[in-house]
Amino acid sequence: MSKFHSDYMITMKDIVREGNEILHQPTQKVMMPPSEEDKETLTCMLNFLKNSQDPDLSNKYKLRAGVGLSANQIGLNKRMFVAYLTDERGKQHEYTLINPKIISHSVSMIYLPPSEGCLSVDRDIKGFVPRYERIKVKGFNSEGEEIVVKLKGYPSIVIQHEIDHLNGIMFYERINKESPFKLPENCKSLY
Ligand code: UDB
Ligand code: ZN
Repeated sequence: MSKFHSDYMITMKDIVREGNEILHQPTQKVMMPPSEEDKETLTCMLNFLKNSQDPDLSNKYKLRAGVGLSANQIGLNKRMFVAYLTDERGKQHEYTLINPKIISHSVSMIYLPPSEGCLSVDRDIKGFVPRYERIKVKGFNSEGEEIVVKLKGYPSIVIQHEIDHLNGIMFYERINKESPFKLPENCKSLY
């Protein structure tokens, strides 16, 4: 029995911080169909994002408003994440993805100004993080059904940030070391 059953409330104390090895190594694939335990964990993770975006709850429990959360960020070595966000057009996106894989992407790239942050990083890091503008991701939902999602813009950035986590990559590893605000030719601002 894991700690993250559906009515457990994840708070910032559950979030693993940079330096912990689980964030810096690739996660393990999840067995299909997902176990009841894995499904409950995903529900719990999604509730964290929803709670963190609720002004009263986020203030009461001191939660940072989160848009994505990967299992290794709560200390679990599992290839799965959740995302809950509103895009540039005001459309709400909710994803629960298990064993995700980017199956195709655009050549064009974008970055989120002024920079990305991370629930697992407590310092301010400056610099641009180039991401693919469009991605097509294959994975499985909580029911164990195969799904393919096509994303562009902000949702695409969030999902690439989470897939990076599952591969043990932190956003700041994608910032140009010599000049943090230098960009590839094909990379434009999201806004
Ligand atoms: C975040 N949140 O959750 F435009 F309601 C960031 C943190 C690090 C600042 C908490 C965020 O961008 N929230 C947000 C933005 C809005 C409107 C709103 C809330 N993440 C997720 C993360 O660390 N996942 O591992 C960092 C994002 C930076 C770019 C993509 C993910
Ligand atoms: Zn992160």
